[in-house]
Amino acid sequence: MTTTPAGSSGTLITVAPTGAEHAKADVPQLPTTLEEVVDTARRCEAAGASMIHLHVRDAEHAPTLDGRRLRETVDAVREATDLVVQLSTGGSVHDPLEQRLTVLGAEPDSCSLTCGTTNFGDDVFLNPWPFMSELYLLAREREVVPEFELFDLGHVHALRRLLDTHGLPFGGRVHVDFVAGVPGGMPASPQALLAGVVMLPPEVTSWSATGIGRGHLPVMAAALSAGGHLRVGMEDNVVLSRGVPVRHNDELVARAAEVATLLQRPPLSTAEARMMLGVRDRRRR
Ligand code: KMH
Ligand code: ZN
Repeated sequence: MTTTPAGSSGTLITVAPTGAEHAKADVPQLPTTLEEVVDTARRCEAAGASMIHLHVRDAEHAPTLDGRRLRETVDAVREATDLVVQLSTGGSVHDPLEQRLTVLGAEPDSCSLTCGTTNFGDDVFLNPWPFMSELYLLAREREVVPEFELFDLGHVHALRRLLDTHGLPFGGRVHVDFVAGVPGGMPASPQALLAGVVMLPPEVTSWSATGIGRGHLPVMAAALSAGGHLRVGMEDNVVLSRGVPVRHNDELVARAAEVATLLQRPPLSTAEARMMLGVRDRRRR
């Protein structure tokens, strides 16, 4: 069971509200504007989230890595909430590697760092070793805490290699997130998740999991039972239950908080999450 330095055994709930894959035209309730993202952040914090994983959209609601928009979004969410602000460095499958490195210029608390290339439906989500390695070092230099995204069991090997080659990341903690159920990656099954968990290097201090689509509930239950934390949100899943679309990300956060509380693992506060992840406090309050 993951314990926080304070000794509690609560659950870190990360919300991934937007992602880069769903089109606003198909899912109009997807938060894509700055106002929608800030409102979503506030509501999800109230529902039990303590970290937000952000992808940013442009005026046409298309994924963008524009530095000004990223900075504006990080600042606005930080101003409106106490959430740990994590920016995606994965972007969309079409983003060039060099541009994905520029994300750190927006000074997030945390950034995603995917530990390997993955087939992603008909596309390829590219993460070659030199890119991972450069991002790892850049994050440490900028005092940003990486969250290691594992889409497949082979990604555990790359995590091991990053730690062996470069030592610990900024903050001294190692937080991992299993993303299970991408077509081409590990399946969203308890069996696959637990196979990954037992392979984790001893340096890992906390891990979470998210299941894509219909896998989100089995993965949530398995992760909580095995001492893991949770990521939920419309990036990963836009269906609340069979035939019922998610209307707002806070529904997914509220359900995760309810299940976690039932299992005696209530949501961590933002202060507890900051301590567990070892993030630097960049809030101006
Ligand atoms: N949109 C995916 C291609 C991340 O945020 O780092 C990559 C992704 C992972 O969502
Ligand atoms: Zn993402």
